[in-house]
Amino acid sequence: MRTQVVIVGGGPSGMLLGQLLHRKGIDTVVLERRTREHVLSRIRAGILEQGLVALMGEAGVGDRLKAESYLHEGTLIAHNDQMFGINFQNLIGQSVVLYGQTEVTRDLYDAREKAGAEIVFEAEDVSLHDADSDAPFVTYRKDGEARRIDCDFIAGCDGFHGVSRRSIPAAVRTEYEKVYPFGWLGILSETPPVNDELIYANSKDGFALCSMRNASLSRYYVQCSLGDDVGDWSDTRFWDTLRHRLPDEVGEALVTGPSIEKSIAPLRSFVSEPMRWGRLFLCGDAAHIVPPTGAKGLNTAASDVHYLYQGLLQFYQEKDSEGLDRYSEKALARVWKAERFSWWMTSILHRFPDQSPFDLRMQAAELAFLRDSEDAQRVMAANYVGLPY
Ligand code: FAS
Ligand code: PHB
Repeated sequence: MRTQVVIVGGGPSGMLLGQLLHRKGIDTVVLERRTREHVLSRIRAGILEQGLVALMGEAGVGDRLKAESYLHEGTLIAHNDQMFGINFQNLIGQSVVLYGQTEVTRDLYDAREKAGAEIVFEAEDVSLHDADSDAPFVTYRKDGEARRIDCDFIAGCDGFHGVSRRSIPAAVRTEYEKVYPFGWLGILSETPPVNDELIYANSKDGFALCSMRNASLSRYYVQCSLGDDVGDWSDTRFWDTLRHRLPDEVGEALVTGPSIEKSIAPLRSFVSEPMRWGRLFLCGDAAHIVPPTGAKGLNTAASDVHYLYQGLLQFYQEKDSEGLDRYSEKALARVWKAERFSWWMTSILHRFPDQSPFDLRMQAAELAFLRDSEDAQRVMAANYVGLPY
C-alpha cells in the first residue's frame, strides 16, 4: 500500500493533522495502537486556545465545539484563604474556550470516518523504516497480518510513550527533562462546578484545581505524592482534601458526588530536539511534555500541527520544502515558551517537599505581585490564552 503521509498515533495531534490534510486532498493513513473507545476514555485537557479553535474550524469540525463549548474570559487564583481574578478579556482582549480533549478527538474521529478516510485502530508493532531516506515506509500488524505502507512522509503523533521519537537515533536527539516531585490526582464527577471560572489554588497542604466540562460535569485535581496509587484515594478522601485546599467560601459551596473517572498523572517538563529527522516529523507529546498547570499540552500540540500542516501544503502545492525545512525551528520556538510558562505556573502554585521558608516567601511574593500588578497579569494572560503561532 502507498499513501502520501503516514500518521502514527490517533490522538488529537494525529487526528487534527490528518483531517486538515485530508481536506486539501492530501492522502493520509492514521495508525492508532488502541481502540477508538480506549482513546476516548482518556480524560485529559479541558482548556483550548483560540488557535486550536481556529484549526478545528479549518478542519471542518468546529460546529459542535462552537455550540457546546464555554468561553472563559479569565481565571481565579487562590493562595491560602485569599482569592483574586485575572480577566484575560479585559486585560488583553482575548479569552480561552473550555471543551474537553475527549470531545475534540471524538469530533475528529467522526469527521474522518464520515469522509471515509482511513484510521487503523489496534495497529500493533508499528515500526518506522528509512525515515532518513527519500523512500520511508511503515510496517505494522493488524489482526495478526503483517502490513507495509510506503509513503512520502511520516508524522510521529504517538505521544510520549510512542515509537516515533525513539526511531530517531539517540546520537541525533538532545533531550531536556525536569521531573516534578508530585503528581496530579484528577476526578470527573457528575456535579455542578463550584464556580463558573477555573480556580487554581496554592494552599499550605498543596495545589488544587477546580475545572469543569459542562454545567453538570466537574473536573477537579489535587496535588498528590508520586508514590500514591489511585486505590489510596477514596472519593471521601479526595473531597476532604480538595475542600481543605480551597478558600473557606469556596469549600463550603463545593457539591460532591461519586467520581466517574479517577486517575493520577505524573508531572514532567520534557523536550526532544530536533522535531524532524529526514522525512519523520514529531508532533505533540511525541516531542514534548508540559506539566498540565498552564493548560499547554494539547494547545502546543496544535501549534505543531499548524506548522507541519503548512509545511506539507507548501511542499505538495508549491513543490517548496521551505516550511518543512524550518518546521523544527519554528515549532520549538513556541514549544519552549510553553515549557517556560508551564514551569512557572507549576512553580508558583505547588508545594515542593524541599521548599525552604525563603522559597515559600518567594512563592508568596510572586502571587502577591500577580495579584497587585496589572502588568504581571497581562504577561500571564498573554501566555495563558496562547502566544501567536
Ligand atoms: P496523545 O498521547 O494524546 O496521543 C498519542 C496517541 O498515539 C495515543 O492515542 C496512543 O494510543 C497512540 N500511540 C502510542 N504509541 C503508539 C504506537 N506505537 N503506534 C500507534 N499508536 C500509538 N494537557 C492539557 O493541556 N491539560 C490537561 O489537563 C492535561 N492532562 C493530561 C493528563 C494525562 C494523564 C496526560 C498523559 C496528558 C495530559 N495533558 C493535558 C496533555 C495531553 O492533553 C496531551 O498534550 C495531548 O494528549 C497531546 O496529544 P497527542 O500529541 O495527540 O498525544
Ligand atoms: C482541565 O479542565 O482538565 C484542566 C484545565 C486547566 C488546566 C489543566 C487541566 O491547567
